[in-house]
Amino acid sequence: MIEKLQVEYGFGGALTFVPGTNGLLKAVLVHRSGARVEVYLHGAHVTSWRNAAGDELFFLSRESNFAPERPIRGGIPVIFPQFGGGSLPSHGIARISEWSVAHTGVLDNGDILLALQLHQSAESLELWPYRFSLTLGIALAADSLTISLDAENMDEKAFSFTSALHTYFGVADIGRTALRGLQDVAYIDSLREDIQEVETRPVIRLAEETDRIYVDAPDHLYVDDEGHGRTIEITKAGMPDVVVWNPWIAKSQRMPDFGDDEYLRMVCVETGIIAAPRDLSPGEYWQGTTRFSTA
Ligand code: TA6
Repeated sequence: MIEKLQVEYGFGGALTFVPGTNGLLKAVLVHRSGARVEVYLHGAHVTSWRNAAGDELFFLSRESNFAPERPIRGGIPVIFPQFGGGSLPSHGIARISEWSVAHTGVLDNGDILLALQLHQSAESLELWPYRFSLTLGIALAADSLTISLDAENMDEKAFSFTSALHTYFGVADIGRTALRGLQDVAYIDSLREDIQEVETRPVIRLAEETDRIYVDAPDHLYVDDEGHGRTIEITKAGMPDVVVWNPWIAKSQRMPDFGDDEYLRMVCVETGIIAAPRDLSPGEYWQGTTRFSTA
């Protein structure tokens, strides 16, 4: 399997396929600048992004599962067709499904491209009776990582979905971490019966469990990881909403695939289409894109 993938889609040392944790298959993208990304075919799950300076920008729990039908805890869980709880498994089926390689490439400027694809299966049709095509595009540059998610309705009937890139950023210390770009944005507080309020702070610092859906948020946001002396800029398109989440102490202790103290070194800033489900007619197509940069 690995040899066949390497022959068909590999690009020398720039894009290789190797066994990852528990033997799950992963692709490793290594940019000529030294930037590097790891992505598992399980869930099309990006688990690591290092920029040209060698900084690891994502969080991955030391307790994470790496097993079929279990989500990986950290990196970028791909959420589709349901954000959160509901009739499907929590956060939908995409992150617990096995994806396939659609295409790969290395551009003249050195950017490395990998596209992974997921379609309905007999199992998914049991849970969600629609035919679909989902493509996750990954583009790695020296100091940026761009993720695009394309959903197409391949069925004869319309469906609606919610979707997100549930990104876990690794930080030196949550107490020395700030989020910027959400001032004056309305949010739904998932911890207070979905009460709706407006963010008043230009700079948000977390000091307790936080789980908020910011609706129609600006397309530029900033995560200031002061402890590491760096800022990650988030630039999004087609993904109106942003979720800010940290489980804090009590919830961390209730999560078997998350270390009790790991809330101190992570924050989720998620981009997606969450508050208002997106309808897709037969043959219709939606694309959402998020770019992370440290330049
Ligand atoms: O994005 C925030 C959230 O919806 C939280 O409510 C919390 O449940 C988190 O996602 C993790 O969900 P998971 O199903 O991955 O444990």
